[in-house]
Amino acid sequence: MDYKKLKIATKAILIGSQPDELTGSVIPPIYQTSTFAQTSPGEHKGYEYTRSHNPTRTRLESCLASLENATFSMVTSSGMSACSLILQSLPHGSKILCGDDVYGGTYRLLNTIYNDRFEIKHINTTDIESVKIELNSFKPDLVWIESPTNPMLQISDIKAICNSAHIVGAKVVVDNTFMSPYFQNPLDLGADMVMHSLTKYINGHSDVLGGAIMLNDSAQYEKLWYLQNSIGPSQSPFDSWLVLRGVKTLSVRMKAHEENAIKIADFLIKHPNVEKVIYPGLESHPQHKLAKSQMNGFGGMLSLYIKGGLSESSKFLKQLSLFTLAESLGGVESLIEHPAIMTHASVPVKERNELGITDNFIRISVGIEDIDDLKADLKQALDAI
Ligand code: P1T
Repeated sequence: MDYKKLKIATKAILIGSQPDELTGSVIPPIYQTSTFAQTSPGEHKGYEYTRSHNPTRTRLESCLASLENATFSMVTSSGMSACSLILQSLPHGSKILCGDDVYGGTYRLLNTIYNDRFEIKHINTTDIESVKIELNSFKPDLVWIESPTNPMLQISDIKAICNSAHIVGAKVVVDNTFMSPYFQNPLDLGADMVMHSLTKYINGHSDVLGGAIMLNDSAQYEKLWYLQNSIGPSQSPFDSWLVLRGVKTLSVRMKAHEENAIKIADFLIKHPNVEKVIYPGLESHPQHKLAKSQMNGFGGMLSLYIKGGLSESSKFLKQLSLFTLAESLGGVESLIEHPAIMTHASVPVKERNELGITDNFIRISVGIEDIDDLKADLKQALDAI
């Protein structure tokens, strides 16, 4: 069997989850150990110490590499540690061209932790012509994009950006957290590295923190592994096991998230207290056509502007009973949040306002509960504003 030809639903269930060779256990064991016995110094079965490698994490890594059609995958303790390891792998003085709309934590990492090591420039990457101009004038070493972005859900042309970046010798990293490998595979579009917060859709149950980097370049993989082993943000065996369990249902979950998100977007657009809905699946989305051609679906994230300001937003959020007011996304349960105060509070107010992250802006991670219940809850909360 050529495992590379399997469809994603099959890969998510089978790759890395083959029965335990020793006992036949259908579900792989959790190698809950920090260290491994050696028969003589330096002689062992491929595992020495869990910070370096662990068999449960190896299983998850092989599954995740297959989902992104990658040769290598490295699982880390969080999405932020995955971002950080990629940045650590760059020489001091490198130039980074980053999308202007990224997760607040990514913005904070770049602009408060790595700002004295790198030259960082943020631009809107939805316009390929301005990306080309920056590539030629700024001459970055690395381009960092989210597509769709968090939280404005803007879509950038990944293939075109990669082609143009490679001409000037820049590598491209795509944070694919919002789409998951089910809806988008950036390496197939030319990206050099893909990263994920496993905390979100890949695990899917809001009970684990994790990150992953998928790539094809063995030298870069060795560099990242060396950094992980030296710095230490390796995921625990138990958390790797939970993600290995969660990822098995990625396909069914993603389909259900999208089905509900489309219906919620349609419902919200028509509500008189909603000013605007942003969802890549809507024809009104400025990059809807690009989304259709580059992704296999539109995902489960949507954002909206309600009519009013902070007081109306707060009233709406407090009034909801099925949507939990919380940071994070990608779990089976519906979450809702206020980016200006919550996930993107570390983005300076000027930049936030320019992006449109205002007090009446709200982000929803649509869960997979019954759609009628979700719509009824949104309706009563919107009606109450
Ligand atoms: O939370 P962590 O696993 O460290 O992942 C960070 C991260 C990286 N990239 C994207 C696109 C993300 O959305 C996140 C985390 N985001 C949230 C917690 C949030 O509510 O948006």
